[in-house]
Amino acid sequence: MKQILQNSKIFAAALSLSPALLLAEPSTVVPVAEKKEEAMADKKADLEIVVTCNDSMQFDKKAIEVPVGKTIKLVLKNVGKAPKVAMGHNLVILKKDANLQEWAMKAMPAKDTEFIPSDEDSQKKLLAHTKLLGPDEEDAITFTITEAGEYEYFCSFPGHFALMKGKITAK
Ligand SMILES: [Cu+2]
Repeated sequence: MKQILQNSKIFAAALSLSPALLLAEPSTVVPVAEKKEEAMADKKADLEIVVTCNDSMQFDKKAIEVPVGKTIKLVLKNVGKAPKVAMGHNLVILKKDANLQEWAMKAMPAKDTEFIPSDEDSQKKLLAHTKLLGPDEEDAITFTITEAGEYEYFCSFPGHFALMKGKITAK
């Protein structure tokens, strides 16, 4: 009997080292807190911006100001009626050092990837982008700008960037 008791004690000691039990112990609240934060990040951004776009190839905002280091949720809404193949829209944000014209030129033939070029250089200069939207569609993206400055955004559907562009200023 004594032997069995001792064995079960060893067994209990071994179990207490398992991650599942560690979570349940009051001394290890850290993983629980981390989990909570992660779940909240999904739903809560520090700032939410809604941008609309339409059949006249216009974004309703040409200048957006955001605070550095905050989580920004940007919702793009296509309020147009024209079919996606003729008048699709997205919103692409480039990094500071990127050349919009150069990037947009590479986007033109990238029909298979909804006008987001997949080459390494283009991907490196990409900060964030929405999906390509058809009429009455919308998409939300979440991003954070960690360095103050001006960031260009535009629609990469062929021929749209001349009209559909704007600047995000991070302060
Ligand atoms: Cu467009």
